[in-house]
Amino acid sequence: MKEQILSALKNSDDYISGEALSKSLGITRSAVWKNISQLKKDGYIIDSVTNKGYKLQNDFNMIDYEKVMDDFKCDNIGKKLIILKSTDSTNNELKRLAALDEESGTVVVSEVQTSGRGRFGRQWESDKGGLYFSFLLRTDLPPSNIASITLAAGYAVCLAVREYTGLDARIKWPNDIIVENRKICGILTEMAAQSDRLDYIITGIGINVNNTVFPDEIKNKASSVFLETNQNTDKSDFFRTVLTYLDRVISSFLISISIDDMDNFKKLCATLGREVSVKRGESILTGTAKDITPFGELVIETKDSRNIIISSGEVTVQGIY
Ligand code: BT5
Repeated sequence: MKEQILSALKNSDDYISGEALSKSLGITRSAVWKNISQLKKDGYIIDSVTNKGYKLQNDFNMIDYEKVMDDFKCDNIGKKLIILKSTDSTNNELKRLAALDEESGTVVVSEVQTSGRGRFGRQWESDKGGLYFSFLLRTDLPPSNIASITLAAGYAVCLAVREYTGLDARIKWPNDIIVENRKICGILTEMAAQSDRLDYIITGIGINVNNTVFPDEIKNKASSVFLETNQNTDKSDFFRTVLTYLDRVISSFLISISIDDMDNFKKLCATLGREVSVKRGESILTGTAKDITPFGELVIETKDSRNIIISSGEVTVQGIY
């Protein structure tokens, strides 16, 4: 009954009276009221006005299954979508499901995360304005290609942000998307292997969409689509665009990276051509970021003209953050 009331509210541009709802659905006025209260508890914003009735307000931060999935077609990412109001971390949630044989292609999205994670055990700020989701892949890709999943996912998010918002989003190798030199998205890929066989990969993506404030520690290096455009974004609509790009890019990546995609990736990579430094053990390597290899590694040219290839790690780029 809750779903029927929700659908009636969604299909109406104006207020619907409790009486009209009770008549059309064949339930009592008090049942209407109980279901409306339940919908409000679920997070829907419903305006109730005496003598007028109920009207559903658009909540930009709510993920609406139908808006994301209606007629959504995919080859790999988004075969199934699980929407949560809150979880510790969508990567953790998907790991728990993977242990119960969840299939490849499943996506878990949550409106907030209570323990969102970055790399190396760092924290990911996950308040209601952002988009937090993870996808599961079971693939027989060789382990040497796994790191590139992060790059492919970042490339897809970058394209989606550019198309949907018109912002000049760029990739900071290996796992950040930046706008005007501030981070709006981070990506965390984790995998599980059994002896010599890769069991699954989980890639988690956090995008700052309608976030308006950040904690002091990151407020100078983080930004959001809202802060860059001064507009709220409908998260469901935007999420659909992100999933569409992810499925396209990851599906072609699972076969082989096209030269066009690689060239475009390099054009969007803000790291290339800049002075960088990378921590390697106890020492710090500095040089100019020169190129990306076909395996997604970063080529750094040192002052003495040696080319050093980096496959992962923390890269500080002069001029960013
Ligand atoms: C990342 O780590 O950038 C990976 C973030 C992945 C988050 C997603 S959300 C869905 C899924 N579930 C999870 O639990 N995680 C994934 P790293 O490169 O280590 O960057 C982390 C650093 O970015 C922190 O130490 C802060 O300095 C900064 N930071 C934290 N929250 C941020 C935010 N919301 N926006 C921008 N920067 C942030």
